[in-house]
Amino acid sequence: MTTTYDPADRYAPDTGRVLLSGIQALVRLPLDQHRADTARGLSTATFITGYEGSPIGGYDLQLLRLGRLLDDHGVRFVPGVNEELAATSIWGTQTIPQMRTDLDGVIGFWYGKAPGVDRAGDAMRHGNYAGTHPSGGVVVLAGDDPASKSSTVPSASEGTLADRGIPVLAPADVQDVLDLGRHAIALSRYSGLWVGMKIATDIADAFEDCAIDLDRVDPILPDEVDDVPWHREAPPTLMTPGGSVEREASAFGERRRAVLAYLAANRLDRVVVESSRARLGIVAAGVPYQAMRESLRLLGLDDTALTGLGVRVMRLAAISPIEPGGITSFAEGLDEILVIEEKRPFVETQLRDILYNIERRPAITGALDPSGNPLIPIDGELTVARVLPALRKRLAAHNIETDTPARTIIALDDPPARRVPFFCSGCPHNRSTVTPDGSLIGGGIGCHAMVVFTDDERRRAASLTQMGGEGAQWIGQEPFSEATHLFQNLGDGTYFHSGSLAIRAAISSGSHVTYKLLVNDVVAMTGGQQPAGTRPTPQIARQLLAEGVDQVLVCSDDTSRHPADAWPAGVDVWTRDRLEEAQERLRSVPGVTVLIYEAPCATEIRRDRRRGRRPLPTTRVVIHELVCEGCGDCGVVSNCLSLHPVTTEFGPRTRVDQASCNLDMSCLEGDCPAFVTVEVDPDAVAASRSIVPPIEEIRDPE
Ligand SMILES: Cc1ncc(C[n+]2csc(CCOP(=O)(O)OP(=O)(O)O)c2C)c(N)n1
Ligand code: SF4
Ligand code: SF4
Repeated sequence: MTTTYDPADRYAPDTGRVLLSGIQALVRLPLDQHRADTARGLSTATFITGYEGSPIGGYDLQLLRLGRLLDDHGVRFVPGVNEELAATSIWGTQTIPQMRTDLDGVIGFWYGKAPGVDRAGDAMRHGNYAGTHPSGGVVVLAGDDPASKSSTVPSASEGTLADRGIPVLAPADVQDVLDLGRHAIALSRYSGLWVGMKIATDIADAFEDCAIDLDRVDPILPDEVDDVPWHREAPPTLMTPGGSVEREASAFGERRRAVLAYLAANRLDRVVVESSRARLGIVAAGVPYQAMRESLRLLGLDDTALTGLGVRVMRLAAISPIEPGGITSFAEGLDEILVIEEKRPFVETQLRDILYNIERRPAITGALDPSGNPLIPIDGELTVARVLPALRKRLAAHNIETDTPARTIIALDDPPARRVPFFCSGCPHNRSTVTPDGSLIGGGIGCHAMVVFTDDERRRAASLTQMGGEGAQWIGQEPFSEATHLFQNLGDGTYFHSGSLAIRAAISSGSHVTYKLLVNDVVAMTGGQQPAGTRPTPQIARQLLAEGVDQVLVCSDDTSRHPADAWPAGVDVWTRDRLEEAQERLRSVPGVTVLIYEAPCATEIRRDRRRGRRPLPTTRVVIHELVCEGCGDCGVVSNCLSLHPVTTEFGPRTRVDQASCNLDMSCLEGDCPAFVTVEVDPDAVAASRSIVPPIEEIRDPE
């Protein structure tokens, strides 16, 4: 029995089967491509860059854990400062001046969530028009959060990518991530276009036992495109404004036709249920494909039943552009094709374009039924609960009877219970987001955005922008508002990503605003990454003053963290209990002021303690049950989830939940005499770190 776990075990083997999540499959992909290239005698390197964000928030963290394995496979991982600049770097990988002589090409992987795809638009359009190196290739890993589970708005990137001329593949499971990923690189090299992969939440988070043998994918590269020999050159390192018109023509002309030739030759779209006398065809890709299959199963229709009842099913791999040959033969003899896809009609309109001129064309339904009534929801996520009723209706229209599902399917958009997200125990945002009475507050992106869920007037945000827009909304509101000042929250991760520009905009427009720059040392919401481009807080203060900020003031949980002489002149450093006074002072200063609130993320501290990177304190906070009156005021003051109401033999009391307490001691700063601290035995603390016995002490089951 293997007793040690090494993350590399998922990535080092190159044959057999491995359990992988969608994210882990994305980590494997560049390694597999390098293995395949090496086997073909091609010397390639890989450059990965992008910006973290769900649903591919953990991608960068997993890559960083690989260490030497990345080096062994020629992978260079450089976290981007933001998505747009990262996309520009990817463009660079395909147009390398004087490429190293030991290299045939460099593969570029860009990753980011859908808002990152949006903000990287100009760079992606430039890069895609310029094109890819024939031995390099670019893959855009676009993280889509259709239900807006951890985003400010729901998203689907395919339309955005298609507008830039970037073909899009849509994996429907983890195996697809591996296999279509390899095709994405081959397609990009062959066609000269960047290729997108739509990584939706349910794919990124899924786990699957995957086949990893390299020869699973053996791309066919047609010699001809539209009967003309196909030959590729490396793209120009300089794309002049005049030359870009030609590049546009080739991106949407010959290079796009090459994509279609590749898709046709490799038959990536599959008819998974065939029926010679079919009347109804169902087409889906990605996560909606899985929702459709599960719905059919619940309706009692397996593949044999579907074949017998005259239903064909197609699993699309490429959702942009759609390969016309496959869909045209799929449509033969059908009365209707039902397209099951998320958001607005995208595949559906392409099918109409392709099939409109064929002699006996089927009706195409999806967002609307044949009478023009709404059928498949065009918002949110396509869960089984939302797909099943639509499927049932269209099956009934073809006289196909279905079972009533044995269990009730509950729509996720109407859950029986909701849990409002809240700050971790000891989170600095618990206190830093409080403002003086009567303040107008702007929310920002990051964990502190949870202020939009609170009823507490002292912290509740009146607005919330996209990442990097923090405070710019006020520029358009201020001239027309009775309010004269805004407190604008801004995380340090966001500051380095793009938020510093919003401060510049506020200065240039003459806004009256106080930014609350919440320095917790990490990009907390996406897993605790170091912000790319980060600087020590005193240097941030210098940057801000150099930009023209009128006053900078610091409130800190530890005023001795930086040497006193590290701070620029005129910057006061106060203890965090003076937050209210600091805010009163800054809002009385005309112009743009910045309050830097410095206190580390409590969860990051907890992780560090678990991993032995920080000592575990020996001081614990407890509430004396004979003194406590159970008023709950400490919970209101500290906003901490670890303060639990309990019933004791003395009546209702408050108790510190020691398991979740993050030991930041902020609850001690209230006036309550019931709070006491105790010192615990350091040896017991050390022992408590390892709650799991050593592996050799675990006995085999008898
Ligand atoms: C353009 C864009 N890229 C990425 C994200 C994903 N995202 C959401 S919150 C967040 C972290 C922000 O970090 P920070 O500003 O440090 O705030 P914290 O979470 O640490 O409070 C990120 C990267 C996003 N929403 N928009
Ligand atoms: S010390 Fe107090 S405020 Fe801090 S996490 Fe523990 S209970 Fe919460
Ligand atoms: S992860 Fe860190 S910043 Fe986010 S809520 Fe928890 S403690 Fe606060």
